[in-house]
Amino acid sequence: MGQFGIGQAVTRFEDRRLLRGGGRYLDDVNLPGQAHAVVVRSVHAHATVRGLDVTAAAKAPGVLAVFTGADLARDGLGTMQMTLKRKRPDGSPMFAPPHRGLAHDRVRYVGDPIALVVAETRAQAEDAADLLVVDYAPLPSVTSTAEAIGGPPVWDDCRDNVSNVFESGDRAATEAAFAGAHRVIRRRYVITRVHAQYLEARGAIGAWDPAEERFTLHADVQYPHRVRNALATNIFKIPEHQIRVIAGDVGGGFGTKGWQYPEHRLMLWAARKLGRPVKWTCDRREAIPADEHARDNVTDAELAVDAEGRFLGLRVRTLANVGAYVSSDRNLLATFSNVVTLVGVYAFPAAHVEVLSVLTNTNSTAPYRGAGRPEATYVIERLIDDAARELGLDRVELRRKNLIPASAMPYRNALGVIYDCGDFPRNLEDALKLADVAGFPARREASKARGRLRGLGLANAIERAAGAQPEFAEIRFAPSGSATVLMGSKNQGQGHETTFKQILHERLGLDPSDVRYVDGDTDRVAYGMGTMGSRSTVIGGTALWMAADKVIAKGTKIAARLLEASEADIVFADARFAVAGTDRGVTLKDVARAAFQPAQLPPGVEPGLYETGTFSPRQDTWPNGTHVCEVEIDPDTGAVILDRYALVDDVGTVINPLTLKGQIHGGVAQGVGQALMEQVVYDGESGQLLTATFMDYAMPRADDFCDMVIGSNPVPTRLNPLGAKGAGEAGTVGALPVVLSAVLDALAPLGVRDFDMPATSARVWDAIQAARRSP
Ligand code: MCN
Repeated sequence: MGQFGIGQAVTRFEDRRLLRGGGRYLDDVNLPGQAHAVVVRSVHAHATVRGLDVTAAAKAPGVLAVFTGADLARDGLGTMQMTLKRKRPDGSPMFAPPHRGLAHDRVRYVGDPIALVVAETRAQAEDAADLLVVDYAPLPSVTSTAEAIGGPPVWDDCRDNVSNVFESGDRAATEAAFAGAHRVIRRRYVITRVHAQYLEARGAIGAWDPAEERFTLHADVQYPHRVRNALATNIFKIPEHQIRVIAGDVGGGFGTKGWQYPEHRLMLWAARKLGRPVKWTCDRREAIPADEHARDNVTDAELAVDAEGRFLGLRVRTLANVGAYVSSDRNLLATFSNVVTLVGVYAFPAAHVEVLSVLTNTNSTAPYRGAGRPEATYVIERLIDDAARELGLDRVELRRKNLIPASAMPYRNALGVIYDCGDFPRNLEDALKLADVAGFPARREASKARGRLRGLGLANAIERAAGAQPEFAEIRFAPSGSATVLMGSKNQGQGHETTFKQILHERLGLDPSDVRYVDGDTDRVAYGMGTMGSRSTVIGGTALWMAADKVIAKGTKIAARLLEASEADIVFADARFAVAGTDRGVTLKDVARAAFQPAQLPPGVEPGLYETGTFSPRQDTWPNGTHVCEVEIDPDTGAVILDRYALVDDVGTVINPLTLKGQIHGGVAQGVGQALMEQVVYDGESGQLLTATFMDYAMPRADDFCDMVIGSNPVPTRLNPLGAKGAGEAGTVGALPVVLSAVLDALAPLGVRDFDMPATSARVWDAIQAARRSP
């Protein structure tokens, strides 16, 4: 409705502030009297700490304190708690050792925090940190996922490094399907480890108010309320009202800024001990050692087909590297909840998945844009490409033959989840047209004439989005009739202010300039789960819709009184309550004003107009789509150029086509980045982190991308009143497989068979040379 309503390409309201330098990011926040902290981190992948001498550091100029793990233990701080109950393969309970904030007698990855130096200035803290004497006795380490089992134990109490196992699907039915198969295609796929590389590296400021006996944490987190709850309940063991968490503008979160990091509790704890605020800003070079990482798994996948190429069964066994510590359910999220899309958009009679979470001397892994969904799509889509090549079938035909038809919706997939709606065959056909796949052979010939190899990639994507967890919204009217909307989700750059004002405009007709947007403050917003899993629009947006419904319901009573009409005759539309069939009416603003004047209210109606909505969906939404891309490879150098990219997506009702496009662009960029160049690399021998800076961790730049052509095939869901499905991860889910699909399509004619990300020029060149050498 109107120029700001749902479906309108509204430019972002927040950009006025952000683009003019008015953002309030974590590093913009400074509190009076604040001290500065530096976290001292392990330089070894695995070592016993025989001694830690803080004497010289403590005496350095400006130093206020040097804290160690022993101090932390003495003060009785707790650790994060898991709620997931899983088992190890032998049936014993899951082994999930949490981080204690500062490691004590043993360090388990390069970057493991071991001490905190607090000084008047950051420079003084850094100088003092250099004076800390740590007596390390290095131990053998393991960083590689494939070598984790049987590698040196990361923990003495878990000799095989297996934290837990997760299983899904029907093992017996799958075995039967494989036994009766015409052919079985087997492959191993490696999904590399990556780091989120936010525009703003993490940070935290802790403050303590001795009068109120209360902490305040300023931190760039995605779930302020849940971080508060964890700090209160697990770490400090105090009621939640004694902690306030404030997240201002967040310079990118991407999943790995979601949760409670050791630095959060350390800043609060140090602030209380020293009686002054303490600030930590993560250095760009500190970020990869300090942050949670993502992905990093090795999968053995098998596809059983009949003589006509129909899929009979899928069997997947994954080793997922969870790092050295498992501090929360989040660290395991990518290893279970999203593997349900391993069967993709295809009709499989049977499937079975087993994921072994393995411990290594690396940073913990955590959800990162897609959190298991890009990994799942990568496996199934590559397996189908490989099957087509092995069986001599056309890969588009093979997909067409096995796609779940729109008429089968709602469809329970072979891993037990229900896709409520979607039109997968249409996504495929539309994308093939949009990408001009018919013109590909000619483009391939043209490339060949220039000595280049051209490949076409294809991937059907589906992901679980907006899972069944609650979210909160509140609409507060002021006595003059203006409104404030308070959301439990947390904007990190997605354009939430715009999205939610559009939803509010659609339902209540409020002019966006009359509405103030607030999120990210646990004192101001009553409740929230936060932003992850592409949930904010679907769940937060519906909560807001529910709150708006309550505003209309109460407003109808007040309007009836103002209009001297029966409540049943009042209709609401376009921000106006009217007596049906007449031209008599009052605006919502008038009604809001009247709500604060008891004399104008009907009997029994409470003064004021502030309504909340808390929505918990009964099941996930299933955004889906088809990606097609083309790469051109120079066989002499191995350089890969992304030349064409088209996709068709279904995110249900589109709230804002412009911000949605931005989400898809960003998501695709994150998938392409991993497919072509990004990778966290450890030295296999020493366990040293080899990619801690932008000199060695390659980030894609604008000129690594081509134009993206985006088509939309929305099938609105009935699971929420908006009809919306999540969108924040959609681009990444398809991008990861489609790029490798194109690279393999270009290289397969040379005999390259097993090739994994990243498709850097060196790796591509090596693969070409190896193929040329092989008989
Ligand atoms: N949208 C729409 N119509 C829909 C769904 C979404 O127009 N049916 C648009 C809206 O503008 C909405 C945006 O897409 O604000 C994102 O919507 P949603 O799917 O609700 O995703 P979330 O807001 O919950 O964001 C989470 C998602 C995730 S999981 C990661 S990771 C990620 C991502 O968002 N991190 C981001 N995109 C990011 N973008 C930025 N700039 N920074 C991050 O950290």
